[in-house]
Amino acid sequence: MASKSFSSSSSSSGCSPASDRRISVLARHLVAENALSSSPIYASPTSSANSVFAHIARGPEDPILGVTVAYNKDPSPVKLNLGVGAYRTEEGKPLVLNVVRKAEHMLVNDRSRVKEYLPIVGLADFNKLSAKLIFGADSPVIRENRITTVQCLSGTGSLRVGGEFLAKHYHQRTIYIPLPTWGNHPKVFTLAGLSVKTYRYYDPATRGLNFQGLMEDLGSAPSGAIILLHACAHNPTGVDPTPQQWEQIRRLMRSKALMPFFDSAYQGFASGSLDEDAQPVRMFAADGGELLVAQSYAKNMGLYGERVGALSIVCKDADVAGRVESQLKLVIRPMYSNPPIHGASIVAAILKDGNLYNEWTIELKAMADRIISMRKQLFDALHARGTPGDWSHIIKQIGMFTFTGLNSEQVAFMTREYHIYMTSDGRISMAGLSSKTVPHLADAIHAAVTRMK
Ligand code: PGU
Repeated sequence: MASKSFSSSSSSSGCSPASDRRISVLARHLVAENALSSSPIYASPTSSANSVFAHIARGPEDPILGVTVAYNKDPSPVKLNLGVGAYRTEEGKPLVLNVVRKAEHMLVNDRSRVKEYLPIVGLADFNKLSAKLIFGADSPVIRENRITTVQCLSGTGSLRVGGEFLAKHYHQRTIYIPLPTWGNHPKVFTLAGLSVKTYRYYDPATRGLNFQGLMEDLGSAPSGAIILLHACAHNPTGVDPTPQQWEQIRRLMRSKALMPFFDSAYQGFASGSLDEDAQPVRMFAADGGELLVAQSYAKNMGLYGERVGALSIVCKDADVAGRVESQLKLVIRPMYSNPPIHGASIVAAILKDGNLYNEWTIELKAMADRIISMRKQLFDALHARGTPGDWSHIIKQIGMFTFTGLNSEQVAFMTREYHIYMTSDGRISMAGLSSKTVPHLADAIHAAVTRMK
């Protein structure tokens, strides 16, 4: 045997026992390689004509982010991307808030800052301030310390961590999501280990809330089921319950011990006021019951690529909250170990400084107002063209999106003929529109509804 003769010849040459061991390991390695090369089946993907991944089918593009991929490939000078929910200026450019630039400047000039790992739960200041932002500074859940807040990877990561925690530790594994909802919700929660069902939300006939359907479906959900609620500016419909309807939803959910899981991706974008947009969450927090909330700073601070968000779990008392946090750490650690430091430091710098905070609210309101003005301009432009149909939902709906009611053929027509890119469900991101591009969009909608009935 090759290994035997190799090791025996080495020991006879007077080597130490340690080098003997190394040589015998090397010998086994060489023998194994020899055995492989003489084998008729050669498994290395790099030197084989056929990849071991050859059977893999190409996956579809994402229904939302794939719209940008298609847009980027289009050489047309009039092309318009109304797919992704990302704010653009009147010039059609992405916006970095002035207050964010100031905070970054401060951070860069602060020589005491280091790049060490954050704790598993993220930046402590950021977590405290995020809880204050959504629940209110004087919230009893904060005062009584019966909340845990952990920094996560934007809204998506917060939803995923919350979903995984519930799948592991909560007695009910079914989550009800509104119909329709953000396209990633069912995927995030299914992969987290929950079983996903829907509740009625939108009525295409009225282009408004199907409140009766919603109440019936929540009413027949099993006790304890998790209910995903959009805190404000529902995506994709732009339709939110009124404060009175929220109160009825709250009562029904609490009476059936349904667990609220709020997705707050647009705080400040619906009304222009951070406090007003947080009202539904605060209403549920005020009744002493438990709940989860996922926050994102992608839209309201324009920190899309920084991936900064938070998951809060409100518990009955501080002791439970502490134990819940210990389990959240066990969910996070094997997923991504701990979150990134930069985005959270920007948010914390803004939230803790009175002047920066005020400046932020002014910039946020300006973004919300520009979107509202786009609604009015698009509505007027369709009215001026005599476009058939009632387009009043464009001004009634709130937040970043208008759920136009255009069908997938009409959308495909607008993309083909007018180079306008939007999701196939007829959702347009009003934040991607400007005074200059409104006429082009109105022409396209007019042509689509008159030619593609
Ligand atoms: N929840 C809702 C309701 C959302 O609309 C979005 C983003 C998220 C969570 C996740 O946002 P984060 O960026 O992870 O904080 N929806 C946008 C952005 C594009 C996308 O699909 O991620 C959209 O256009 O619907």
